[in-house]
Amino acid sequence: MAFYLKNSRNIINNLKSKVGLSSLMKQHSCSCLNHNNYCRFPASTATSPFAPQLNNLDLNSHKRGCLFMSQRFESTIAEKQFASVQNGEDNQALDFPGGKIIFSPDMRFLSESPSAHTYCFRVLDDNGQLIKQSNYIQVSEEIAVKMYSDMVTLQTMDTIFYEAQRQGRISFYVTTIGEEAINIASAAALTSDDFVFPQYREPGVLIWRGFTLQEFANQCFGNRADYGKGRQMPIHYGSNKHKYFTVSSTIATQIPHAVGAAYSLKMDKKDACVVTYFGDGGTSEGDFHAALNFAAVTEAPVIFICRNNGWAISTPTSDQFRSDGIAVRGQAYGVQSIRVDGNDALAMYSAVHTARKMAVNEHRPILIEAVTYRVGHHSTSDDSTKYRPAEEIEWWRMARDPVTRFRKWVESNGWWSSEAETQLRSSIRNQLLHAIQMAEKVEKPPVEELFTDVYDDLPSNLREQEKLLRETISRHPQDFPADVPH
Ligand SMILES: Cc1ncc(C[n+]2csc(CCOP(=O)(O)OP(=O)(O)O)c2C)c(N)n1
Ligand SMILES: [Mg+2]
Repeated sequence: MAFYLKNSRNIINNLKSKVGLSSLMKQHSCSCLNHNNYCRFPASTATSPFAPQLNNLDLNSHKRGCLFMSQRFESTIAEKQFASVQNGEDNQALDFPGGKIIFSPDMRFLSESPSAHTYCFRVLDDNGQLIKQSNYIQVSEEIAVKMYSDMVTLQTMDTIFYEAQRQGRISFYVTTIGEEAINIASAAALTSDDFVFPQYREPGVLIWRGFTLQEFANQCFGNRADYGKGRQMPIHYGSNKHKYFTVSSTIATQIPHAVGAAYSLKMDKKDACVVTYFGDGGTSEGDFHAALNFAAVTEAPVIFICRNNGWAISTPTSDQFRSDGIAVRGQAYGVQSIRVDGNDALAMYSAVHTARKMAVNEHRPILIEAVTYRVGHHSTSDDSTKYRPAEEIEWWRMARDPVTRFRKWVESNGWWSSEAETQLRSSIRNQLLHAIQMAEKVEKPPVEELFTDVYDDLPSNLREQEKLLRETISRHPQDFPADVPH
């Protein structure tokens, strides 16, 4: 052990003398080239052995936020590391790489939760009326009507695809009932340059971006026109055109991916951000925590939207975590956060619109906790009345429906009527029935597509599997679906 310690100390000393690490470490604490509040850079780079490399860097990058080194906390030179705190007591502050450490003679444990609950931002009351003095971003008539129409489209699509699953026409489905405002209002507040890393309960973002009902139906029926070539279960949508990464139902895996993508947008100096959606259940995964920390440190332009709908299948949030919801966790990682009423489309629009500006202009991650309720069963494989009272579901369906609430506001502006409502609902219903009929008629992708698109040259084990599959089909043709070419 002593040998290793001695050896590693030697290695460090060697490194220090070779690359001037100790001088750099001291210089690190000096002030940066530009006192931009989100950029710090070693000051005397010209005298350090790293100077040639550093001089080749685009030093103007500090204006947009440094890529590799930036701290929002101030730091001072080593000799001044100790400073008296100006509270008139004996306390002192220690300058520390991660920020100031304030000493205190009091032994005080931080409480496990804040003394007051985190506020939940809302603009519309339950009756769709504007709450006085609410701080929101106004939307035009055109945007408001599109938002409302897309919420109705999503609601109708859910009803019809759910029925199609019950009739055995598709194998599986997940509804978004109760979460239409989160889907549509957040999408409306983004630009088409922004990338989306979804969970699985956000098809409304695709509706907003122009994914057609036929494209939804093709995916759910896994036919030849499905971009995933029928390899995924229904509802695993994806679209290159709409910058919507394909749904991966392995919980929370999309969250670190989103941060990596956001970091690359920042490196490429793009005027865009990444938005990732996940449920309350996703926050119990390690990926959520790693992603938040990674985003904070790299100052990546990413918006985390957590749909806190109360349930992760049958597990209520009270059995998942003990924090005061999810927004508070952002602070632990140094990420600005807000809790929003997810059933209030105007509040969601305002929060995401503002978050996007902050993410893109200031290069920072933002966490939004959208409080809502999963009104539908988790999926068609679930019966949620087995673990929650039917009255609870009914109350959310009736009293807190985000679609009705937004409709009341749109109507109160004179932008909507009951005639427009009847016409919209019947038109979407007809379009959906037609899309399903068409999707059913399109043949399935051929068997060989099961093996393609991963390797350029099919490896021997996959060739073997394909051969075995074909032999099995010819031995048992009656057991093989007639509509799959082979
Ligand atoms: C890593 C992983 N663990 C477990 C599952 C099984 N599973 C599928 S959905 C789900 C619940 C997710 O709940 P939440 O994130 O709150 O999303 P919601 O369904 O409520 O929208 C679970 C546990 C999974 N898909 N992936
Ligand atoms: Mg949930």
